[in-house]
Amino acid sequence: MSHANLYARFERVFETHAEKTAIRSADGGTSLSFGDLARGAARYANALSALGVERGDRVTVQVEKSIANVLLYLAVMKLGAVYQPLNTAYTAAEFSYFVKDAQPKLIICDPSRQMEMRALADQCKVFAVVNLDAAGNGSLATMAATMDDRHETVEASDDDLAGLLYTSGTTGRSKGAMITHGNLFSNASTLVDLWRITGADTLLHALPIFHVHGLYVALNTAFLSGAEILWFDKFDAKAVTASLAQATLMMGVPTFYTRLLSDLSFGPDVTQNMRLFISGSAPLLAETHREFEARTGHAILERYGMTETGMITSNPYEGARVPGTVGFALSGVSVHVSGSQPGVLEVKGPNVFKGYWRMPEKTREEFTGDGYFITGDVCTIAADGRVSIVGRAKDLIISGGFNIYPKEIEEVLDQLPGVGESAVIGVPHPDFGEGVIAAITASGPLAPEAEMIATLSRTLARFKVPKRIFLVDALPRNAMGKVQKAELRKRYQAVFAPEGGSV
Ligand code: MCA
Ligand code: AMP
Repeated sequence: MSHANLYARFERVFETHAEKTAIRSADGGTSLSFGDLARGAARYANALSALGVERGDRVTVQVEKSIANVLLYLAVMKLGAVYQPLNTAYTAAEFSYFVKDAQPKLIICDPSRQMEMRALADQCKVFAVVNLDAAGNGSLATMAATMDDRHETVEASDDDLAGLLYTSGTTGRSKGAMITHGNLFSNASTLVDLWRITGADTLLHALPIFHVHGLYVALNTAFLSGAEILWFDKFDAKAVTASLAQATLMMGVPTFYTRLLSDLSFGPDVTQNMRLFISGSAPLLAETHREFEARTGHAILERYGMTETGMITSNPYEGARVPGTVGFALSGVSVHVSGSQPGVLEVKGPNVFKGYWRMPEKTREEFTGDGYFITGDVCTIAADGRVSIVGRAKDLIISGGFNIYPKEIEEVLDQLPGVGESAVIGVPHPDFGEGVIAAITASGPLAPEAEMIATLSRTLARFKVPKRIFLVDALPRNAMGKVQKAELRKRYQAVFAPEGGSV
């Protein structure tokens, strides 16, 4: 059974390539071979084990991106425990919901948050709180350094949980998507084959590692294939451009590509060593795709996925990468549209998650009777199987690749003094694709806009907070009384447009 632990599959690659570089930080600070990676993961696994973590336990992680964070991710998997990564932008209020729901054995946080986490841990019967900072130091790292560098990988079956990733799905409160070892292995190995990732590749990694894209799509494909990772703690267009010549492969959200293009000197001299640029997590504008190709000669490969499903479709490696489409269902994955086209895409396959954590009812609602997961994305499927996303049946905003659920923001906005009701929408934003704004009605005296924004930031992660709040006499409603968000989007579509132009 142990071979189904995804770490055991990585381990074989790590052993085969023990001397080869696995991860190298772009600033030249750190370089680990695959052998170092295996020994580091074992030390962290021994430390976690000493802290009481056992197979099946949840481990909640909210730390800045660092190579030590990668060792921690691997260690949790090696132990057969369940990794729960959280966006570093989440506030204490948001964080406490996730901890109460997941009931982890251990919390790992930034040292600056140790005290507040400790108080939460006491309330939630969490066994221990340890820390790790942006430089990879902290109480967990100190402990790991003293540990043995061997640790036997714990057995896991394909159906055992490897991750618990929170997402709001199509509606409602955040839910933990239960991701299994089998889900992760099937998806990563399919992508390695499809995108032809090998030990000869160098993957430029500048995505956060608390979401599926940077964590599972990027890290898992590199670890399964023996590719080298060129590591950035965050995306910075200038620094990435300066290092692109050392890489062959890059994965990014559309904002990465528009930011690279905003430097007018960005062109073929820096991309000539590159084999493949991949985009996902949000729609890549056809014009970005065309401009990138015109400037560099590279057709960005756009793919589409979800937290609950991993990757679902991809444009082909060979053959046309058509701008504005997300390509074909991955091998082994079936998709269809419910009812007539366009319709909501439904998906089935070994990539589809096991269900929402402790929410059997909600899980049932999000699957069809014949076992297809309902994505909430409105799509067309052409006769040759090519999928295009044309809309969303779910009320969701995607800003710079981060998902924002308007209802969550509206609930907080409605509590502000003087706010009658609110509607939160996404409108075109030149940098983030969609930018969050709110329309509110007044039921009494209102604080100035900047003050309301500052108040919201105390409970909501900054990226979720509306960048503008507009006062209206009444929200537009249809005959049924439902707020007409499309009407509001039309009214405010040029809010972020550069002066005199369109977004
Ligand atoms: C930062 N800010 C944002 C965003 N990011 N506002 C809206 N949307 C955002 N995405 C705000 C901050 O709160 C701050 O605001 C100001 O912008 C500057 O923050 P900073 O941290 O300096 O921003 P940045 O480093 O330039 O970050 C932008 C970014 C980042 C690089 C685009 O958001 C990013 O790495 N996004 C990738 C997200 C991702 O990995 N998504 C994958 C999800 P203030 O000044 O007011 O405080 S996985 C997924 O969706 C599925 C499965 C899939 O298919 O992949
Ligand atoms: P998440 O909840 O973070 O898993 O985000 C999943 C959602 O991101 C999907 O349901 C889509 O709406 C969106 N998404 C991911 N990739 C793409 C893409 N290439 N084009 C358009 N939307 C995408």
